[in-house]
Amino acid sequence: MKKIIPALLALFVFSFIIGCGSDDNGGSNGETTPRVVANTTVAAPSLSNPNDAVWSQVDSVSIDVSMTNAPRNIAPKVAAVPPSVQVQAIKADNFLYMRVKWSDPSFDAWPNYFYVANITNIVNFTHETLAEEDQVFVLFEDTADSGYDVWNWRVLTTGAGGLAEDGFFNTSTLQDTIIPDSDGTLGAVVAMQNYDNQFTNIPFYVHKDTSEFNQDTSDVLTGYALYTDDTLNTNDTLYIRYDTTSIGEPPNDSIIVDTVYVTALLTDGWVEGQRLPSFVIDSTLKNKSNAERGSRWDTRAVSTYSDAANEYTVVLGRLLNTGHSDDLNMGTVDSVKVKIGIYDDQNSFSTGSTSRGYSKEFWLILP
Ligand SMILES: [Ca+2]
Ligand SMILES: [Ca+2]
Ligand SMILES: [Ca+2]
Repeated sequence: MKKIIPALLALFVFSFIIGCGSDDNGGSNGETTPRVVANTTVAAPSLSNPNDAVWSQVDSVSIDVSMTNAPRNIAPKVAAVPPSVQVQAIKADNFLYMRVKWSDPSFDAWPNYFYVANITNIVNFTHETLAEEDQVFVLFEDTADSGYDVWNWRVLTTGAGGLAEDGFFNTSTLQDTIIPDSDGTLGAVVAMQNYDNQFTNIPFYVHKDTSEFNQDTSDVLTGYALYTDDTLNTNDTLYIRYDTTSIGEPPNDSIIVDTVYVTALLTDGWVEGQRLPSFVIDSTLKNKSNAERGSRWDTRAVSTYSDAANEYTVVLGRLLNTGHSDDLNMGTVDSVKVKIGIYDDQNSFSTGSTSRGYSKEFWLILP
């Protein structure tokens, strides 16, 4: 035993020196910074199937998540975020693909919504403006610009459109602000407001031929989303009139659907408490050119939520070099520091909450 102890001591000292000697390998406590190595041998994964078979050939790394990891303002007392997030990466066809899996007890896809308050001669809606949904942030450290290149996927307001919102987080300014990318963007949005600010209890659009929008998680693919190509049918359940007034966020030419005002609703098919989405999702933006989507919408996404496992699987993909000046060029670096934020029905970017946490920083290796 006496000979083993000095050997162990020497090993400990050696490990300590290695751990502290390089910013690449360790923090102040000597722990090794996790590494996720992007696979460069498999084919590019599907962006219509989050469980593409190629992912089974790619290493998955579990990264610790904690509410006390920055960015945050306040450390809450009770842990509710998942303890870890599973991360995979593929570098193929000049794209970086990341697959992120984490546990979440609830599928929260109703950021703002209408519900049927009562039915008299018409359906009367009331508007809930909670504006919160499940989401994930991937922060890529951009040392040259003193901040982070950001991918922000949200279950409805980006994800339902097959995209994630690309932005920039400048840690030297407002802690709560992600600056949306602007380079080359023409003002396109995925989620358009489904009401006029003067008449917040009246939805512009309803589903083309049914009043049914699932409130639970049993139909996670379509039940919570109202798409621009869900053409309204004037013969079904609704009286509508056409109006030339523009809706949505400026510039109005980004709105590619007819503008329709609901003036009266028949009660057919509607029940009290039933929900109606407060956003209309542009299902065409993801098919537009790089220039039309602009820097803000250059990250593609596909996802699924498993009720049985209470788990999200989200695949995100973006060009390594987008050509946009506000993005980190990942085509010219061999590694980048990354953090992943997990938000459970939570929209506030850095306010302390039991519903949001960040992963430990890890190295994404880009061979
Ligand atoms: Ca949730
Ligand atoms: Ca960006
Ligand atoms: Ca961008």
